[in-house]
Amino acid sequence: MTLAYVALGSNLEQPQQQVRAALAALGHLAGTEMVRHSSLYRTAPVGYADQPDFINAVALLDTALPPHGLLDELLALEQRFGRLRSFRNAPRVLDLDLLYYDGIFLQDSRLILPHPRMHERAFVMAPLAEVAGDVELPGVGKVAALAAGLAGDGIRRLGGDDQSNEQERA
Ligand code: PH2
Ligand code: MG
Ligand code: MG
Repeated sequence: MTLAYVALGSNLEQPQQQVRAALAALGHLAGTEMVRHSSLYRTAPVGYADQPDFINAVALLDTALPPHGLLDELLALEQRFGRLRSFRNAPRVLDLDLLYYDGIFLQDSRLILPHPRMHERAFVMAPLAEVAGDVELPGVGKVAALAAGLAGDGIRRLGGDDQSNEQERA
């Protein structure tokens, strides 16, 4: 079993629907199964602030794809969902970031593993803590503790009625 963690984000064109559709699509990638995924979270934009709130989630995959093969599939899915790349941190229909792959360290022009900034971002760590609280990020710490140490400002878990009823705002 090869476990990979993927962060999902969307803040355009009905983001909740985009993230739900993307979660389904991840489970259908070649040689890949969805082990579990987090709830959806509504999060205030980080970095470039003048854009709609995001919907974020994290998926735990069991995959036979190698790291760069999985990355290629994630980028192809972003394209399929209509992702346009204009400027850094611009609003997007779908962002899929490979966070962690089987505990491996890797750094090249296309991919850095584990994701170098994941532990600083509450919009990643809050959903990650839901599916992998016990995981030890090498050299950084345990997911649950890291998530607890980040201010949860602007992060709201959507659940139950909220998740199904909340109006799409973007
Ligand atoms: N992604 C970014 C930059 N800022 N902010 C939130 N809330 N959620 C994101 O997914 C996000 C962001 C770059 O990928
Ligand atoms: Mg991203
Ligand atoms: Mg990305």
